[in-house]
Amino acid sequence: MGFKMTFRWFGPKDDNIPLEYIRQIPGIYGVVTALFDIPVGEVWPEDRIFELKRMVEDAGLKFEVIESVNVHEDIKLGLSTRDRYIENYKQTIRNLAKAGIKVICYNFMPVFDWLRTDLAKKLPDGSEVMEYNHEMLKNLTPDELVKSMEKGSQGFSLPGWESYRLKQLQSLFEMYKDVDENNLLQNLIYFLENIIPVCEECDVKMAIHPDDPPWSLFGLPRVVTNKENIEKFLKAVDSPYNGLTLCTGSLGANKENNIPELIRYFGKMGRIHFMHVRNIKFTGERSFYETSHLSTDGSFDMFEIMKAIYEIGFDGYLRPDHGRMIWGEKGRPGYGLYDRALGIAYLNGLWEAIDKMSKMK
Ligand code: CS2
Ligand code: MN
Repeated sequence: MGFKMTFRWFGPKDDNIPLEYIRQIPGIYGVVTALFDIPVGEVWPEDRIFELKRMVEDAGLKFEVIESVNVHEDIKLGLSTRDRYIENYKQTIRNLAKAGIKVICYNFMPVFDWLRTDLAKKLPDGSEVMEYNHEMLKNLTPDELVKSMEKGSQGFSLPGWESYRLKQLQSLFEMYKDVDENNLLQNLIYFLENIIPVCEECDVKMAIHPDDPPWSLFGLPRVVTNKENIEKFLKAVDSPYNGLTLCTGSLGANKENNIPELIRYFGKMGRIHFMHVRNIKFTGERSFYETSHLSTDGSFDMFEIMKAIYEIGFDGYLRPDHGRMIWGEKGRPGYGLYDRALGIAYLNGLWEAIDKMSKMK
């Protein structure tokens, strides 16, 4: 196995899936997790990190990837207060390095993390999936969107949707009024210029997650959207430690993004440290719902995606991404055990076939 198969876990208090179950998924290497209760911008305490590490390792799983250390809005906005938060971020990187963390996933999306208009769309087979309907979203106000995300969350906290932050919605929107795409890009580069030397020192790789969906919403700028934009900030801070989480479902929501090509392109640059692999089914130009990982269930060719990952000699971390809710499971939308475990089995199958076929030649 070239890559390391991982599974996202939301911690002991906030995940209904026990580590013991995750451990039984064939081919599993480790979990990717985080300290979800530390307010964004604050330093992650060493003892808390080590406590989490112990828990994961006691279950026989590796603790090498964090998703996410979120970035304070002041950094994205480029406010003068950002330096204080950048210092805190650096200290968090140092603390995580001490605990053996190798990759930090993060994102640079203003205000909202990923967005969906329905968190439990029923498919004909009875499974539930998350849907993004662009026409519907255009008719929602940001407040209405937050309400509908909260309603659909089944009582679970959703990653990137911390309620304390969303209470300040109005003032956040006000502050982003003067921030355009170029400002946001410059603010990202400033952040990277400051933290990447620390990453080089402690051997921790940064892996930015693409915007989901990869276009501007509610007039907010977005920059991690396509090859051209991604290349700009990778080149601006030209270090292997400044890398990507290549999320197929996020980037691929824009039909112009050719995922296997992007994997080959950034993979050959040595900049992909983490892969999120999932499938979506288009229902319109900019509308889609999430499906099982299987190629024939969605719009992506998962064989081609895995082949590209294979061809770049990928030895980083990979995980299935959002899955369906099936078999009566109650859980956090997108993050049930069953369908993500099926996703892993399928991706492992594709990989074994690709590997053996390529050695037969
Ligand atoms: C999402 C995000 O697609 C995904 O993986 O669930 O919440 C993602 O974890 C963050 O954007 C990464 O910072
Ligand atoms: Mn993802």
